[in-house]
This record gives sequence, C-alpha cells and structure tokens, in this order.
Amino acid sequence: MLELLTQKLSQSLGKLRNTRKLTEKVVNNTLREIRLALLEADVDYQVAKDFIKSVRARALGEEVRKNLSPADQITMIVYEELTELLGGEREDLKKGTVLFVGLQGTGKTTTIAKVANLLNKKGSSVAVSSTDVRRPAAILQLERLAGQVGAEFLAFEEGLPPLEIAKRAVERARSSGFEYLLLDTAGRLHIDEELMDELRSIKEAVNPSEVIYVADAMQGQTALEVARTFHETINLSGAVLTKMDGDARGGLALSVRSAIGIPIKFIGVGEKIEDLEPFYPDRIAQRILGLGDLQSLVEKARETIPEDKAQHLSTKVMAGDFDLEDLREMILMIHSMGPLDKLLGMIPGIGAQIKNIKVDEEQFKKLLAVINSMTPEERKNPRIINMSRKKRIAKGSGTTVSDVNRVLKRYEEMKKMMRKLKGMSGMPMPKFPFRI
Ligand SMILES: Nc1nc2c(ncn2[C@@H]2O[C@H](COP(=O)(O)OP(=O)(O)OP(=O)(O)O)[C@@H](O)[C@H]2O)c(=O)[nH]1
Ligand SMILES: [Mg+2]
Repeated sequence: MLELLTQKLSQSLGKLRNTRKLTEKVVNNTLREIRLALLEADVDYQVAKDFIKSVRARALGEEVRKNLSPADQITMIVYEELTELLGGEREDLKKGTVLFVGLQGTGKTTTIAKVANLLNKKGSSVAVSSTDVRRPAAILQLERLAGQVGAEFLAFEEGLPPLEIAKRAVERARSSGFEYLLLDTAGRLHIDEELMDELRSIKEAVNPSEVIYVADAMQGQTALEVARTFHETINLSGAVLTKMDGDARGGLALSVRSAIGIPIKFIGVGEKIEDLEPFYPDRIAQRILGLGDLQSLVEKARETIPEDKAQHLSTKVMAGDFDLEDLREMILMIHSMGPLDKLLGMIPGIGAQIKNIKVDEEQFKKLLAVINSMTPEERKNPRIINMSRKKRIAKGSGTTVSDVNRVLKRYEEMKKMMRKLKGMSGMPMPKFPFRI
C-alpha cells in the first residue's frame, strides 16, 4: 500500500539532506518531484496542484524553525499538509443506522462484517441487515459473515422489497436497543437511475447517521467519479477504501477528502475479517513519508504483548529516551506479532524501503544480530563501545564493523530526532529515519 509513493517522496526529501538553506530554487525542485510522485500515484490532478501550492506557500513563507534542518523542515510541512489532505482528525462512526453503498463487488458486504467485528470488539452492540434482493445469495452471504463475527443478523421474510426491509430493520434494531445497524445495499456494475432511486428512497426512510461509500482502491480515479455522483444524489458522510492490499497506487486515498469532501473512515487490507484498519490521517501521512506508524504498531502489539510493557516502551521511545535494549525489545515484540510484510511498513524509516521484502527481513535480522552481540551495558550506553568492541560485535553477529557503525549512527539519529520533535505542536508522533 502506497509503497511507490513512499519511495518517491523519501527519495526527493532525502536529496535535501545536505542542503543548508531552503532557497526558492531548492523548494521548487523538490515540489516538482513531489507533484510528479503524486500524479504517478494516481492522485487527482487538481488535488495534487492545490497540495503543492499550500506546501510551497508555507515552505517559502514560514518563519524558519531554527532547530530543524531544511530537509526536516520540508518533511514537517509535507507531513502536516498531508495529514490535512487526508482528513485531519479521525472521527468514529456515528451511532445509528449506517448505510453502505457502492458499485458491485467493491466490498460492501465484506466491509460490513469487518466493521461489525471492530465495533463488537469495542463493546458496541451491532446488528446488520441486507437490502440486497437482486443478487441471489447476497443476503445469505451477510448472514454467514454476521454469524462469524458474532453480530446480530436481522432476517425478514423473502419477497420483501429493499425499502421495506430497510424500514423494518431500523424499527427492529431500535426496539431491540442496538447502538448500530449496519445496512447493506445492492451494487451495480455502473451507476444507473434505478439504483440511485432505490438508495435515495432507502436513505429518506431510514434517516441514517452515516452513508458510507465503499470504493475499490484499485479503481483509482474512476471510483472518484462514481463517488461524486453518489455524493450528489444521496449525500455521503464517509468512505471506506477496500483492497488497499492490492497494487493500488493509493491516489484515491489522497484524493477522496479533498475532491469529494468526505473523510475516509476505514481501509480494507485483505479478505479476512481482521483486515480492516481505522483510517488515521496523521498515521497514514507518516507511513507515506516513510516515517512508519508507531501508534498502530503499538496498538497491534497490545493485542499480543502485555499492555504495560508496550506502553512503557512506547513512552520511552516517544520521549527520545531509549537505549538499544529498548530498541531490541521493540524489534522482538514486532517479531512476535506476525507477518513481517504487514508490520515492516509501520517501522519508522523502513516503510520507504520495503519493495523487496526479503532484503528487509535480512536487514532486520542483521540489526537484531548486531544488538544481540552487545553486552547489556553496551546496549544501555552505546558510547562505551570502542573499536575493539566493534570488531568483536561484528564478528559475533556475522556482520562488519561498518554495519555496527551504521546501527549506532542511526540509533543516535533516531534519538536526536525524537528529542528535537518532542513537544512540537502538530507532530504527535516520533519520526526517525531508521535505516541500516
Ligand atoms: N484483497 C481484498 N479483497 C477484498 C477486500 N474487501 C473485499 N474484498 C473481496 O472483494 C470481493 C467482493 O466483496 P463483497 O463484499 O462481496 O462486495 P460487495 O460490494 O458486497 O459486492 P456486491 O454485493 O456484489 O455488490 C470478495 O471476494 C471479497 O473477499 C479487501 O480489502 N482486500
Ligand atoms: Mg454485497
């Protein structure tokens, strides 16, 4: 997801590392590259143009923050503008009836089951029902999925028209006291009047708290056009982008908010029930910039690691007050959490590099091996590592002295960066370029 964009952006921002001053020329060059990267990622033309315009205005106009290098300064502005572009603050789904709409096969039914599962886990009471009488077995599909996630499925006699099902489902959900009713609708291959009329009448009858547009991220700009028509007809309140695990270039994710004016609430990242992530603009902006996504990582960790341990570790890291032992623990924690490919992108600095997952796994192992070969004192205070110890560590870990140096240098950089950013407004999360 978004790897290509991440790579391109990291490349052009990386070039700034040796720049001493943000002149107009430097800014223009960088922004030209960023604009191209956005367009290549299939971001809407106007959205990309407006984005670049705001970044330029700030990069050239803003008071220089003395404690930041030009590279960090631009990264910071791009980060903040990206967060804004992606929708700013995330809001949870409003309680009530949530209508899911979208074209055929985009993932409406699957997404309803995934959302029901998430809400259930958070302790909300959720019912689901389907008005999709067009496709044989569509209703059964939702019933089965509901059973799988333990959500109440509201069934009605066969032969009822969609509008009638919708009305009865709302009544029943209300009288049974459910906090959420997730309502499935039929899809079509293309937008047609009949579908729009059906959705319009359902919407009027059920007065939903949310109307969620489900889009297949692989469809890129086409999905944006469709969203526009849906929005004009039935007024959407949010979107879910599915199939972000595929080779979608990500442009849709960056365009929806600005082009249509609705926030993305979730992204689907696989076919399984758990493959749904709440969409946090700031975290996605961090991932896009190759800064990782420590928050999501920590949340994932909580599912597998005792909470106090994860909390303790993340507090230390965020404060820029961590040693190599903490870093090692973090890596081990990550290792115990499951498939590397999904997790690696969340580690600051590594996201940009995960084109070839095999290489990264080796880097990962190398990093661990180097830290493992140090003594506990050395991990606590790496400054005591002298040349002869470096040689021993390299030998013990099957690496070279320059590998050891790289690990130490990156560690120092990470710490420095975290400390610099600590307490800065608009930068809730650490960013540290970690590469070995
Ligand atoms: N890889 C991947 N597949 C997904 C994702 N979400 C849904 N799918 C798959 O997409 C296919 C269509 O999903 P459905 O949920 O049936 O789509 P729908 O919009 O309800 O389709 P209709 O009811 O026919 O309009 C299924 O094979 C799902 O498993 C996702 O995030 N990633
Ligand atoms: Mg369906």
